[in-house]
Amino acid sequence: MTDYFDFSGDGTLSLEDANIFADRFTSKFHGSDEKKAYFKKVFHDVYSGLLKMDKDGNGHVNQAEINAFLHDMIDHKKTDDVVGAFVKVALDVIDTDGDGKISKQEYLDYIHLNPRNPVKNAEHAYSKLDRNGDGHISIKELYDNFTEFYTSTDPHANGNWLYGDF
Ligand SMILES: [Ca+2]
Ligand SMILES: [Ca+2]
Ligand SMILES: [Ca+2]
Repeated sequence: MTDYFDFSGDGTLSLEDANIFADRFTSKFHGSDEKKAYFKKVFHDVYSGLLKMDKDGNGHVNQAEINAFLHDMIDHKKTDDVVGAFVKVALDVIDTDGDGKISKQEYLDYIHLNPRNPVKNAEHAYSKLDRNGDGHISIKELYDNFTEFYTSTDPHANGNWLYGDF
């Protein structure tokens, strides 16, 4: 997970990544300025959420801090809340035409925002995330994918494809 959101490539998540992410996104986005401003706000909200995992307070979230957060989430049965928040943000950011579903093109546009191209085989990943194969990732499918990604120990779970084949 660090890899996709780590835009600066230093192996951690920080506000610097949020800024790069937002700039990449808004430079490719063809919608209104209001919508762009909205996306910038969403990106900053996402990263301020992620930075809550920064236990040692050095401004960077590393993989160990993420693992600690996920363990805490599962231990305290907060998975539904956390996953619900991720699903909402994912739709805000990826579903650019706002129809409540993620098309293959919307997914590929999103994945290609990271210039380091950390996601290999994005088309195959999409076919796994579209669990019933109807050509769209629905809200329910997103929810199931996120839940599996963060909690499943099954190496073949479809949700493991959330950030592609690393
Ligand atoms: Ca830290
Ligand atoms: Ca859509
Ligand atoms: Ca589907």
